[in-house]
This record gives sequence, structure tokens and C-alpha cells, in this order.
Amino acid sequence: MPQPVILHHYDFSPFSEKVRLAFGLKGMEWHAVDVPVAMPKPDLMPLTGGYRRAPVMQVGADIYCDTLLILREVERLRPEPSLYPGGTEGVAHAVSYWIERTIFVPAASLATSIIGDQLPREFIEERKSFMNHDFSKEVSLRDRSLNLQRVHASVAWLGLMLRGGRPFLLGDAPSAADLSAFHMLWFTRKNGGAEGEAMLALEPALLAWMERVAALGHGTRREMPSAEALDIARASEPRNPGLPADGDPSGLRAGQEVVVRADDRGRDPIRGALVAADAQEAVIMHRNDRVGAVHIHFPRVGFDVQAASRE
Ligand SMILES: N[C@@H](CCC(=O)N[C@@H](CS)C(=O)NCC(=O)O)C(=O)O
Repeated sequence: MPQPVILHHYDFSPFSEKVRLAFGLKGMEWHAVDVPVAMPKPDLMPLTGGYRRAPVMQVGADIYCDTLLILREVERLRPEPSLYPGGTEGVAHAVSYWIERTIFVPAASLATSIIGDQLPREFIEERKSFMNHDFSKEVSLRDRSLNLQRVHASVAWLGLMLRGGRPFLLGDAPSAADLSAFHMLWFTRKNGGAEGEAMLALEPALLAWMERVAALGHGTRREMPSAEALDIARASEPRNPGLPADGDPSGLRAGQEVVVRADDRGRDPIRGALVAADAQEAVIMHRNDRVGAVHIHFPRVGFDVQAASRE
């Protein structure tokens, strides 16, 4: 029996929407574990060794952090239809990195300039310490003109990519780049209502593109209690990562204790022993009483991996 594909996510999370759409593109069946929107996340921590962001994908005792790597793994599990059609993997990663880094905070702030006063105060406070950003309505309104400039500058480039009637950003077929460019616009439109729509002022080609991406759907979603996901991890063995044990470009060695940190927000350390690595992925082993041994996978872009002895 193949292991179920489990996504630890919450519905409001834009990055989770990216992965849900990847399941849709591939017509996959998956299991949804609902995660709290803010710490504490007691049923996620045993799996991730401290990584708290959404989403996280679990297959047995293998845990995939960050949507860049989650999509690569989804592609490995179900190669067709491809998330990187016609050899576009490199350009899809580059476009995804650019758009997510440039519009995540500005587009979220446009939404909170409308709905910031409806979010619980504790949520705003928690994000202030985690992201070093104030999503309160007052501050989001104060910064609205700056955020409009930032979002529109990037959205204009998306418009250029669709020039000449191209249906998707990289060509005739949807790719990971479309999913990465879609999710923040989806979030702002969904939460900002008519006012959000007016602020984005998307040109017709972008609106039609958004409809095409949304039509990919979410595949077949089944809910799963978090305890069941933890039990699955405990009952499973991590898979052989299929990477060179000592393939780390900086010379880190398998078995060595390392610390992994996101290079942008929420830089809390994740500790474990390096299992294998290459220029695109690092896998660490983490162990605890609830799940036993798990392999936690990180992409190299966006994460720093260092010898624990350098801490
Ligand atoms: N680079 C990450 C970004 C993920 C991210 O920032 N997710 C947001 C939610 S959409 C988050 O984790 N927020 C804090 C939290 O949920 O605890 C990825 O691609 O997965």
C-alpha cells in the first residue's frame, strides 16, 4: 500500500493554496490535517523539529518543508501532468522565488488594510514577533500606497508574461510558476472583497489566467485528524532520500549535527543529524518519543544549513 500524502495546512494559508492547486493539477488524492494559524502547534512540532510554517507535507516518516521542495516531491510522486512542463523546472523555480519574495508581505498587507480589524489581536501580535511585520489595519492602511506600488510592479511583469495570448506564465500548460504567482492574488481577492479587487485592478488577461489556475481545483481532499498523521509517522520508516550522503556543496558530512534556519522570516533553529544533501535539498534526521525517527527535507534556496558546532 502506498503511503497517504498528507498536507498539514490551514485553509486561510496562501502558500498552502499553492500546494492544494498542485494536487489539483495532478488529480491527486490527499489528506488534510488542519494546523493552527499560529503557535503553539503541538501536533506539528514532533514531525518538523520546530519548523512551524504552513504548509508541511508528510509521506510516512518523511516530512517536506517549504512549498519549493513540496512541489518537487509531488512531481516525483506523480510525474504527469508535469509541474515543470517542457523542461521549465529552472525557470519555474526562479519565477516562483521572485514573485513570492516580492509580493507576499505587500499583498497580505493590502488585504489587512481592509480586514485587519477583523483578525484577532493575538494573531496580529504573534505575526509581529514571527515576521517582524505589523498587519494591524492602522499600519496596513498607513503603508497602503507603498504596498500598491510594490504589488503592481510585480503584477505588471505577470501581465507581460501573458502577452500575445499565452494561457499560462511559461507557455501553453500550467506550471509551478503559475501556482506561485496565483496564491497571493487569490488571498487578496478572497479576503479583500470588492475593495481588494479594485486595488489590484487586474487586467482582463490576468483575470482570465486566474480563472484558469483556479479551475485546476484541489484534487480529492480527505480530512485526517492530526493524531492519525503522527501515528502514521511512528509506524513508518523514513525512505532512502536518494541523494549523495556527502553531497553538500560546503562539505557538511552525513551524520554531522546541523542547524537549519530559514533565511527570511521565523529563523528559529531546526536541529538534527544530516542524512544526505545536494545543492537543491538537505535532509536531516530528527527523533522524538511521539514519532520516533523522521527525515525532514528542506530546499537549499531559502534555508541555511550549518554545522551545530558553529553555533
Ligand atoms: N517559503 C515558505 C513560506 C511559507 C509561509 O510563510 N507560510 C505562512 C502561511 S501562508 C506561514 O507559515 N505563516 C506562519 C504560520 O503559519 O505559522 C513556503 O514556500 O512554504
